[in-house]
Amino acid sequence: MKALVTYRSANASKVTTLDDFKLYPSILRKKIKKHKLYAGDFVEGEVVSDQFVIEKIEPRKNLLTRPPVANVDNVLIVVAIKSPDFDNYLLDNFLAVYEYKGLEPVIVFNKIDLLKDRSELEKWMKIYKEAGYEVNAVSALEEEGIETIKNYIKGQISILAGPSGVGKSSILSRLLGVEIKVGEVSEKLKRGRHTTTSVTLYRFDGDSFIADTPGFSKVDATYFMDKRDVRLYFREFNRYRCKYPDCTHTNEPGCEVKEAVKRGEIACERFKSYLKIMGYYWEELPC
Ligand SMILES: Nc1nc2c(ncn2[C@@H]2O[C@H](COP(=O)(O)OP(=O)(O)OP(=O)(O)O)[C@@H](O)[C@H]2O)c(=O)[nH]1
Ligand SMILES: [Mg+2]
Ligand SMILES: [Zn+2]
Repeated sequence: MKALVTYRSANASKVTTLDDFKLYPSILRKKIKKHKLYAGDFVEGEVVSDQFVIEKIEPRKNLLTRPPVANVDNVLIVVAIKSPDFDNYLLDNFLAVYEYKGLEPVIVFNKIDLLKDRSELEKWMKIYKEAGYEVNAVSALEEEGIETIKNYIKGQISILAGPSGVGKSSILSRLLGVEIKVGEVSEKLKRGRHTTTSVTLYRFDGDSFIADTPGFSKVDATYFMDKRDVRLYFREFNRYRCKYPDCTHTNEPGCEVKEAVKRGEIACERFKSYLKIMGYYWEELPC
């Protein structure tokens, strides 16, 4: 029988069977006891006295950390347009990190109910759409735009990621139609660095599953990848061919990316984030 690990803590796990979506506490069969098991693992096994005995763990296509979730198809990066103030540098770092991990991030601007004037929101939405991302604007509070997000969650396993306090757990509650205790994940993490947290994958819309993640207040792309590679994960830069194929778009001659910034084809705000990550100052930066 095939199942998905939908709950994982330091010393317990649960699976949801994939043909009839029943939830069972699970254990690893003795001969694979030493194997690591994560939320998001696809497994095979059998039900023995109301317990799912896992016999085989399928190879993982990926494994995200903090919290650990395997086989993630899709990531929704949630940001607030207000309260906390929108921080585009933080979003650009999140985007680079998930691109680096081979995922296709979708951006969700939350808390649009707090806006009197939408010009700022529209400006940012345009910037990210032109960079090549799917962008949604929602209000978890007023339940606006939540149904639409579902269309962008492609694949079976998704996670909600993003800065702290932006409304990830609130959006999850709306997606599921049941209240998930807000702040649940974060509280557990705050207990200390070494506390292993639990991860739950919630089922919605048939065979889709989604996990909440604790918010980060800081994400540094260069912690995950080589500084010279960051350029590859600002996707709109890849539309241009510079004189040197390994151009870092900082001090090289014949840089087409910089020319595109000057012409307004690449958003200055995005390039500004990039240069900040690279620790480079460009006096001609138009913003
Ligand atoms: N005005 C408004 N407030 C919201 C909205 N969504 C969430 N909030 C509020 O924002 C605060 C943070 O919401 P959470 O859902 O806990 O945010 P989170 O991203 O899960 O936060 P962490 O788990 O700490 O990373 C709560 O007080 C929510 O009530 C929204 O659409 N509009
Ligand atoms: Mg939360
Ligand atoms: Zn260049």
